[in-house]
Amino acid sequence: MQSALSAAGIQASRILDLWHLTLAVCCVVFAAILLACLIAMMRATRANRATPADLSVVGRREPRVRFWVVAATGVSTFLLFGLVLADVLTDRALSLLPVENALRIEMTGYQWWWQVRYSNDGGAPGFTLANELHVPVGRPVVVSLKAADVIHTFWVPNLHGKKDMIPGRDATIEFRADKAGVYRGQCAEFCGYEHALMAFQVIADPPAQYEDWAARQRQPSIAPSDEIVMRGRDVFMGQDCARCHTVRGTDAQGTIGPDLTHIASRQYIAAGTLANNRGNLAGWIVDPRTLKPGTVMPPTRLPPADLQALLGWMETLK
Ligand code: HEC
Ligand SMILES: [Cu+2]
Repeated sequence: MQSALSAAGIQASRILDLWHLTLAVCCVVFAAILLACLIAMMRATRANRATPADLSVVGRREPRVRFWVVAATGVSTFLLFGLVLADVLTDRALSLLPVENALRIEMTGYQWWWQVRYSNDGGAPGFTLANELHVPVGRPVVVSLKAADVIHTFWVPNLHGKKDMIPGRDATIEFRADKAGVYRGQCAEFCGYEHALMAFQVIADPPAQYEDWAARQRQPSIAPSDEIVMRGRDVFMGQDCARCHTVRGTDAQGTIGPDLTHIASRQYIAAGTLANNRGNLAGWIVDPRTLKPGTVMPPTRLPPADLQALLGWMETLK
């Protein structure tokens, strides 16, 4: 789900309250202006062929107009300052989210995917993945935002507003998911050809479920148990894949592309572009540049048996 109108956390609900207030004030003002126009039109003098227009009012002074102009200006000013005040108070409230004991994550925007790095958490070591965040419901999360190449923007409308990721600058965003669910995030700053294919998932889990997930992510990949899977791993190491991708527990240490240690546990591949299933994975590996023109990942032609073995191995990377 991706909607700013369905808040799943305290930050987003504060922003939503501000939006509701702004909407209500603007609707009332709009209706009042339409009403005033209508009244003015109804009161205007009318003419037809028989009765020529009475233009004497044009020269006459209207004492009551002065009152209405002053009053309407006063009310507009009052409402506008009211909205500014609500804005400032919302901003303050957003910055007051308590973040002791927060989960800390570093997120880096690349053209066109997201690297996600979890920091040590209460003695447990950190780990890296891509395009997917899991967070425990009810616990604050501090995400430090970085950009590897151009400006990207972190945006998960169900949880918070937008925050730019600018190369060479540090920024953080703090949020808390109060409702379990899957929330779609998206790059919200045009960052090149595939800007539209740069999404990610934030999955808010009950705390115990989150801990299970994190414990699995901390593990290295499991060693191949049968011959086909072993062959699949050898195909990966023999091709260029390992130059760009890390699979913890193997010799693959590349950092140009996403960490694939637990690729099979993710819902999507290629930053929300394709559902993670065997067919899409095969299509992606063979020809990523048709699916995402401009991506750094090159096409790889493989004999069918090698491709199937490679897919078999990747499916074990849970
Ligand atoms: C030149 C570096 C490079 C090489 C070589 C490369 N990749 Fe990639 N790969 C990338 C990049 C960059 C991405 C992210 C693309 C995107 O989502 O925009 C990626 C994405 C992926 C993904 C999706 C990961 C995710 O979490 O969304 C898979 C799976 C993958 N590559 C597998 C492979 C395999 C298998 C090989 C070898 C046959 C390979 N790659 C070779 C750079 C590379
Ligand atoms: Cu982007």
